[in-house]
Amino acid sequence: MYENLAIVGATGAVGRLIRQLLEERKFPYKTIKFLASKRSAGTELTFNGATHTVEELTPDSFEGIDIAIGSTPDEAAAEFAPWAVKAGCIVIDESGYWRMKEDVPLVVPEVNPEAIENHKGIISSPNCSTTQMVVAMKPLHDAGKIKRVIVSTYQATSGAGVVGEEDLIEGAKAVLKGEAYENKAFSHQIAFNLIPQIGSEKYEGYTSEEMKMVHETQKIFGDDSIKVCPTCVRVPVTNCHSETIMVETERPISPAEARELFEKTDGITVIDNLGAGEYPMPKDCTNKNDVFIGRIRKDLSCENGLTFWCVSDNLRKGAATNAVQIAELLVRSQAAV
Ligand code: 2RA
Repeated sequence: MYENLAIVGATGAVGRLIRQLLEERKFPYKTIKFLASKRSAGTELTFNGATHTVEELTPDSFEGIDIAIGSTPDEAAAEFAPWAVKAGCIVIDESGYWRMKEDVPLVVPEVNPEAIENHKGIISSPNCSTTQMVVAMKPLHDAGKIKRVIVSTYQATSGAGVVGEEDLIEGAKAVLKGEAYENKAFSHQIAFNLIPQIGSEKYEGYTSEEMKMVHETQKIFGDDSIKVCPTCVRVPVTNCHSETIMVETERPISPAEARELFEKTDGITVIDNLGAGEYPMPKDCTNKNDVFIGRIRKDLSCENGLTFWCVSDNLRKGAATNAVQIAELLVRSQAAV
């Protein structure tokens, strides 16, 4: 039985949400421990009505633990995951470190749940901008095989952590008062601005965030022939990433068929009535677990093209919710044995 849990990075923004989701979704467990760096160890937190003291993450932290959900920086994930695997624990990792390793399944439960069967101790959850896109792509790919995607992202400041949100709020106050503000997360002012760079320069003029969207999408669908052309942009929105997604499929999919496919898919909510001014917006999608889709229409520039707007809570479905859903899959797969 997978009944002893650990949350690694328990005091961070995603760690907090993982706790909240385990409570909300009544995740079954016998014991749970909360782990963090030395700096946060000793912090007290409440989970399901009980008070827990956060423990320092060490090589011995995983004795007797069945599933660990980790939301830590890459360097910490590189170090702690092998400790956990050695102790016989399955790691669900939110960091970027393990995602593209050959032996590590990269899983979005709505898209490739079967991939968890191939794990060798570590299962990765994708980058937030990829996750919402592949959930939206899945029903279209099943119906008409996607050959090509052109995606532009409008990514919220919460994707860069608490300091990202601070750069937006405090930076906006400073601009309005005509005062100077020193950015903590971003290399440019984000208030009243857009920054067309997320991550570092990586390949042929594309950034690391953009190349994640290319490689992770191909890995999740197990299909390197899907071509992805991304542009990732940071926008002055506190939470929820938005994306314009154009897909070219092998056979034409009409907007009406696409709407029906999206509506039938678990994890997708369609809000699409342009005449009434109804479409998903970040302020309405925050704190929700679904991927929201609107503005579904034919692409006017290519024969089998379809284009739409997609919004999702990057800290929930883009991170915490996806990880908890993977843990739920593991529990269900064991119950089925
Ligand atoms: C961002 N995708 O929004 C990143 C977070 N993983 O910055």
